Amino acid sequence: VQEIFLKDYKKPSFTIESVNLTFELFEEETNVTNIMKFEKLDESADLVLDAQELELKEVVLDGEVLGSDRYTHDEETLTISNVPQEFTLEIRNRIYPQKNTELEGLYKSGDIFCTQCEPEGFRRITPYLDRPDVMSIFTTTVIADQKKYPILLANGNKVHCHESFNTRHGVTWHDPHPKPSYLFALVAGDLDFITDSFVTASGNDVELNIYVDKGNSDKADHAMKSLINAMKWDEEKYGREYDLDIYNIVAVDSFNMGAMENKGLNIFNSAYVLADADTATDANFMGIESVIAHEYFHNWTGNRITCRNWFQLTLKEGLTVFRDQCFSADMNSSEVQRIQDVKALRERQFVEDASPTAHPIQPKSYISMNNFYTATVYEKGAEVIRMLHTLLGEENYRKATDLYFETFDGQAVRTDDFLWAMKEYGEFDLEHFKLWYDQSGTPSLEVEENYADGKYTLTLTQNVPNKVDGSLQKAMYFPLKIALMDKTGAVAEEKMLIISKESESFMFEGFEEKPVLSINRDFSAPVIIKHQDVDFAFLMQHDTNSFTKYEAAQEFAISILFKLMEDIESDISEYLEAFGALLELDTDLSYKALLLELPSISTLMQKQDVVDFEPLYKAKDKLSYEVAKKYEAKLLKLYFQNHEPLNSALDSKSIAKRALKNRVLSLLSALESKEIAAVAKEQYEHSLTMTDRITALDVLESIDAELSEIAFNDFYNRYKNNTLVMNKYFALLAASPREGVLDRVMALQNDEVYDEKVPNLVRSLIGVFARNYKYFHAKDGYGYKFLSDKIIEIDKINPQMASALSGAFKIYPKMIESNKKLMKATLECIVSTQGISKNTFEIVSKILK
Ligand code: HT7
Ligand code: ZN
Repeated sequence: VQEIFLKDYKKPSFTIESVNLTFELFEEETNVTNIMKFEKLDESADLVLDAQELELKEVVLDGEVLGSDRYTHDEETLTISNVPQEFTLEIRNRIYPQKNTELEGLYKSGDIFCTQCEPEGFRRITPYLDRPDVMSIFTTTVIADQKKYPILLANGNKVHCHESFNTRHGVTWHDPHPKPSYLFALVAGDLDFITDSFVTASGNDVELNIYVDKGNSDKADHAMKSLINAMKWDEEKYGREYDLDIYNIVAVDSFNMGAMENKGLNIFNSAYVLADADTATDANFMGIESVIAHEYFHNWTGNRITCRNWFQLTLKEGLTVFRDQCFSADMNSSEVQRIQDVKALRERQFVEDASPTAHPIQPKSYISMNNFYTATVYEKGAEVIRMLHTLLGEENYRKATDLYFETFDGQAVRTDDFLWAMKEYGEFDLEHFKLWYDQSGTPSLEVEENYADGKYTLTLTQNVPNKVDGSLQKAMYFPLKIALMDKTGAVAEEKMLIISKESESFMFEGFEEKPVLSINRDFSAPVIIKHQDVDFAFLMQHDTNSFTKYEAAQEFAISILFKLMEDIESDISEYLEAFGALLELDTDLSYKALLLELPSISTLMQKQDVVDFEPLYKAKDKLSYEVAKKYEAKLLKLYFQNHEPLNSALDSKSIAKRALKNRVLSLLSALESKEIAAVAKEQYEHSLTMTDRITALDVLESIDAELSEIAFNDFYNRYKNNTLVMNKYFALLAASPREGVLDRVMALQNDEVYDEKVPNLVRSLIGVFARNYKYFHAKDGYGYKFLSDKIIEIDKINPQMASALSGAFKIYPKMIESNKKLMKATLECIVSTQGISKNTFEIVSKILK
């Protein structure tokens, strides 16, 4: 396997002025004609085109058909030597989309032809310079059976509908904006659609269409509303307008990720388009809003300005995630959004950063680029942009992004170019800040406080973990928001400190008594705070920053859980008191729902040097039980105050009420009582929303096997024809805390709805089981064996899916010895499997190192 290095980057030797593609789609095969106009930039260069799994039919150079002695065609390339300075190359090749189970290039999702080209899928369609720094003007003609595929789409504006010939018809699309091949897209199918329009700030009327499977058009309204809001927001916040006459979105069921920002023709996993109250949860609605916006925002951050090479991926992804997070914060509760973003970061990215696959947001090498669409590149990348936003302030940040757009429009650039624009309007140490792009691992910050004679000294010591290879890393540069409060909770001092050294002290004067510290407000830097002897109860009650207040509630619970792990009979009364105060808090209900959440097992696991899940579950069960027992009456009251089973509205108040009462129901489930089971049963049967039904099912599954079975059967019969809802069914059962889950997961694979070729279903059943720590890490090793067998099997169908599943083994070096031994055997079995893909090989071999 070949490793690609950033340091080896070389400019392309050719440019492609234009590319003209014709696709003739048939039931067995697809014929592609590709006419490209080249210009040579490097006198001595041969033309080496990327080409994978392509059946070559004809190569014509400036009108002359080339004999097979004029070119070489191997598994990965098509090479032509002695080409002139400028020339036209016409290539005809054949592909087999119906046999494409990798879901890269042109493939079929059900009855729909669709494409996925990022990062290197275009080379599976036709020979090309398949790299993001080769940008060209694309014209695409799609020809197919008129009855089966009445809708024919490609990038850009529709320029021509060809007269039908026999049973076939054709449409030509032209995209005037130069783009790299990874943004190419094509769709053909018999689809329903909804349509709307948007008038841009400069008065252009844009047609908006969302295409869905037949019968699903009533589920696309939320996606359309989200798109219009995103278009408006990007004009207001970033001054960015849309630049074509048409914006198309297509929803497909078989898709490796969430969605893809192809120019003017986004292709989406249907899970991020389709929703109504009966089939989608509130979280699903929010997810749609954010992914629709994310893909739309890519039009400027990714498409108009793209990446020079794939090492620059965070240039577009980190920035676009930051943009979608800010958008969601503006559309909903900003305090809840920030906490949820941080929660997601810590659950996925912090875990990755502490694992053998840790890498900087700008990696230095890769074997398979597909493996680098990671939480680090995306979510940590977004935190890095957020820090720049904090350092510059809103106004200067806007000036800097304006400069970035003006300077680099139409180009393929580097993260350094973005940072240059930031530096033009920011006072910060750019060279030092750049370490965020080059170093891996989560920095931690040890806090020491001293108070004497009215002076308060804060000493902060930074520790950046070693690289995966053991080498040392340097202290980072970041903004740290803090506040100092008096005993009544009044803020005496609020400051943004700049942290840049391994250890430094900050002095504050004029205090009559030792102030209380609130640190890393808004989570201003993606670091771990290590602070002893904190009065969490005080902060839970008085902190004025919604993030650090939440953090105090979490940290207090974490400290108590670790106490319980040492001695299950420890005194926890102080924590219970503080929890009681939270229940009384008069605050936004969705924020309150977050405050009342106990730390996840994943959060606790991250604090263990050697991971053993059993004591974690035991401690959490105990704390959950004590909380529920002490506050049963109050929780029930809160539940009924907010339970409105017939309200399926999506306004923020209704969503918040559902969030709070479902949190309360989950807390009460720790009692495992008949009464709570009855409440959950009632909620399942009579609520109108999927949000309520899912929580009720989850609670029943954890406390009453009999009632659970009845409810799950009902759910199955009601939704078995809706694959998106069936994903929830599989996921709930795979996440079950009830004994015997592995057997049930194995049996579910034979369910007629389950299909190993559909990534959403694999993620819901196998992927969720691999995160059911209790059973995946079972001491008999059967969880590991099951997953590794699945990885080997799925690797043959879809390597991207298989390598994603391998991620569950990242925890390997931290596991207790007995589990480690079992894991090692299964991992070795995967890497030594003949013909294992480079995707899976890269992940598993890194874990084993
Ligand atoms: N830019 C996209 C990344 C991507 C992808 C999407 C769908 C299927 C396979 C894919 N490989 C890479 C998604 C995004 O960040 O918007
Ligand atoms: Zn993206």
